[in-house]
Amino acid sequence: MVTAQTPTNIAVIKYWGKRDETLILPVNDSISLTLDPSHLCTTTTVAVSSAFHQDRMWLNAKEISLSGGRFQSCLREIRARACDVEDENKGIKITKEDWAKLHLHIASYNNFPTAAGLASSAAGFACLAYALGKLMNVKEDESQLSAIARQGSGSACRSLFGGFVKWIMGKEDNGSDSLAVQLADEKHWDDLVIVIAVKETSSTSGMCESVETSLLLQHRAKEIVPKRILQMEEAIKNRDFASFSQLTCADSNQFHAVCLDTSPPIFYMNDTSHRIISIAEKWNRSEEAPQVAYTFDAGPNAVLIARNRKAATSLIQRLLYYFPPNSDDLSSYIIGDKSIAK
Ligand code: 2P0
Repeated sequence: MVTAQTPTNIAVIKYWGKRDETLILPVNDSISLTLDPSHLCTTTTVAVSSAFHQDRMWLNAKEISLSGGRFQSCLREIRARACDVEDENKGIKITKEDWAKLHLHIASYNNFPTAAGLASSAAGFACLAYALGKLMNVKEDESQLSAIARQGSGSACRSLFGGFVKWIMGKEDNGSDSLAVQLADEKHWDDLVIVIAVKETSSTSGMCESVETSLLLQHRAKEIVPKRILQMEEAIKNRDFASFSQLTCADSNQFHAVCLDTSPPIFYMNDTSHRIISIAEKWNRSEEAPQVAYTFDAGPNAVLIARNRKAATSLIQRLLYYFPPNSDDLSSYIIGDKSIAK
């Protein structure tokens, strides 16, 4: 039995659009920040026993089906790489061949609301790939494991590393070079404070419709993101918050512009999201240098990245002023090592 814990990640240069739906190969590179595991993480225990008669999985204590192609791809890829496991003290001996016949039980738990649109699949599949890899004594490194997690959910490949992570889109048709690499570890830029303003809702993925119908997506993938990736790598390397903030906000806004350019249009942000953008933009313009970056994924929750603790304190004061905890606009704030729930 093995237990692993994996945090979720937030993209600052977004992944939106696949060139291969089955292998989950993206149309552009993306860059993310992996969050502190104390809040948004998945804990997964994987167990093997000759007493198990089929593969089974529980998510937040409720059994879920493993029949989907994404789960099956991850299980197949990990099993194909399984190695002998031997522990004389515990009397365990499982050979490479045994793994093909043995069944697994998987129990996964998210410490955040699955329906809050906070990329639970990213942490979930990363954790599954990592835990299975450990259980089956897979020798692959994190980048190679990330290519397996990717087949569960694209953004999952970026959660195999802490700090700043790049998902390289790759060129191969079989996806072997579409994997994550760490750009900088979690200590590299530790002034940053992340605040997530949560509005609970469920979201659906419209990525496929965007690829089919948005001309802006084509332009973004070919002309905009490649340059932005280089600029973002430079900003991270130099801890240049002004560039980091400008690129993060611009990329979030362009991702939502692609959603709007999709037929039928997709609206992930709501009025509260728009108000938060206005507050952040106004604040950044009133200071000598930007104090906060904002980014929104496939849902209305704001992920706000403050340049340092002082800016984070000021940000939280502003949020509490505009969205008091007894208003209906936001259900909770997740801040560094604390949550303020309504
Ligand atoms: C991202 N998102 O880069 C982008 C930005 C949402 C907006 O990755 O189909 O759940 O499982 O590969 O990973 C959400 O998409 O999609 C996502 P699949 P996933 O974080």
